[in-house]
Amino acid sequence: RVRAEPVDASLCEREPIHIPGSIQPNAVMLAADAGTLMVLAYSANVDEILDPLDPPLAGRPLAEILPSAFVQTIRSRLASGTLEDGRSVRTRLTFPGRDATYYAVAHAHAGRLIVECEQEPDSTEDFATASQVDTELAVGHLREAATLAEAARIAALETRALTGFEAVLVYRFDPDWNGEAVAEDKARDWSRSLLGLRFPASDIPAQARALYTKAKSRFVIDRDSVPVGLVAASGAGNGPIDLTFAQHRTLSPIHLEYQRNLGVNGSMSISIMVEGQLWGLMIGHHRRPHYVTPETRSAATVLTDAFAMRVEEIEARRLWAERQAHLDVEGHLVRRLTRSDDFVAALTTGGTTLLDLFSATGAGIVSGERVTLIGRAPPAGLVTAIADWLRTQVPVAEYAYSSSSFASEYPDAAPHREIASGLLAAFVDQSRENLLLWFRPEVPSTVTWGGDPRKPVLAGSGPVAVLPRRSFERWVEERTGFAAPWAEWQIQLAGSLAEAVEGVVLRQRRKIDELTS
Ligand code: BLA
Repeated sequence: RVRAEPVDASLCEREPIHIPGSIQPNAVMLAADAGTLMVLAYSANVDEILDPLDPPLAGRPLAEILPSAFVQTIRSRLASGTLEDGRSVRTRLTFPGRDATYYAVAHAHAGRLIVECEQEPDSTEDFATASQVDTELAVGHLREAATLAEAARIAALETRALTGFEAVLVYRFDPDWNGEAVAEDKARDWSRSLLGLRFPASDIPAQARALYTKAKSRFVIDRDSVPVGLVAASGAGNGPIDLTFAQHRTLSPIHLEYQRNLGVNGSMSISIMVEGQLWGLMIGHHRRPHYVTPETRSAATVLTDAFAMRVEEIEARRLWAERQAHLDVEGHLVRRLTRSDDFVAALTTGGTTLLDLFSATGAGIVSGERVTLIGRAPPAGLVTAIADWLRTQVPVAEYAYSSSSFASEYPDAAPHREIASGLLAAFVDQSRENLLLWFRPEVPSTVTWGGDPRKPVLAGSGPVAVLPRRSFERWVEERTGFAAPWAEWQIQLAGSLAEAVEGVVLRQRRKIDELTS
């Protein structure tokens, strides 16, 4: 976990990247009112495709500018509500009096209909175009991957083959939104490697992650190209055009500076969505400008989605097997509980105990003032104090507590972090008198960051308050006081076991009440 930041990295999160007011220069943009289809704004290079003044573009109906069949399709898709949230219609078209063929894509967002007309560059150098067969084969290879690491390796390799980038990385977010390059495929003559390096969360700030959860890909042909501004049609009185889903949105200048520092010119990032969450990014890097055709961009997105589905499959299978083994142990313990009058003995003695759950190396039960410990656990006195702390610190609505760096939450545990860096606790009853505890040992490790994560930003001057760090030199962090993290399902299972205990404890109480009444 990275805390110290000399410059306020939260400044990065405030940049409104969805309304940059400009696009990349290889496209011409028209933005119209999604209801009337009258032009509201256009990119300053609009004269590439038509004469903006004769008649004036402002307020001109799209139907007078674009082929009627295309506008008809746009209308019917708008009417059926199927042109939003990343959906689009595409066509190839030419404009009267112009030679070039354009690839046009239209989408609706935030009350606007946005048309982007993209011209393929003439030069075939650094120009990637893939066939459908390539995509089918690549997806087939992914299907054969048995492990997550293998799937990521194949995804990087196949995506690079498809898109022609000099390097493709599979970047995976951790729960704190730091990330790691878990796979890399790159050109032999590019010695720089980012494989295995960790990067701080501020490198891809929150609003960018939110945008990438909605819009699935970004391609930059040339980092150094001059953005083309959007011109608002006069008198329209409309707010900025929201380019969340625009393919040619210019990326944040701060990020482009970051790319410069990394030695990257042409680039790509495609969102890897797993279970509806941004799991990571498929990142493309090129040292020179690099153009990827619309068809190939779309193929790369399909391939990335296929990777995401493979990840879901592999993860689900692993989780199932792991959970199944635990359910067996839990079932065993619950059977013992129901046959026993002493829940503490049922869970801490015999062939199967609390220690068989969650790869814990220590476990315990606190029942009022009585503490029973098995395996490697802190001394009973400290466990009593921990139980008291949990009783007051854990919000009433929560039935469990977990930490993989407990000493950072509870300093008195620091001398015992070797055996108790991880703590999972579940309350048995509403009164919190009884609780189950599991301890995990410290896993000493080093994390190699791509640059010093305590300094993700430098102070800028003038209008730019922050700049990305310049150095991506390896920076090794020694991590102490951390245990392997607890999985969500483990916390839930601890809760369900505690619930079963409550059933038994209550039954015992009733029995005692009956005997004494
Ligand atoms: C965006 N930062 C990004 C993106 C990546 C990274 C991949 C997505 C944009 C794209 O497609 O290129 C970062 N690139 C990485 C990382 C690796 C990589 C970690 O190759 C490692 C392998 N960035 C900073 C700081 C700020 C910042 C200090 O380092 C802010 C002050 C901002 N990064 C920033 C912003 C975006 C971004 C604002 C969004 C760009 C956009 O979509 O407009």
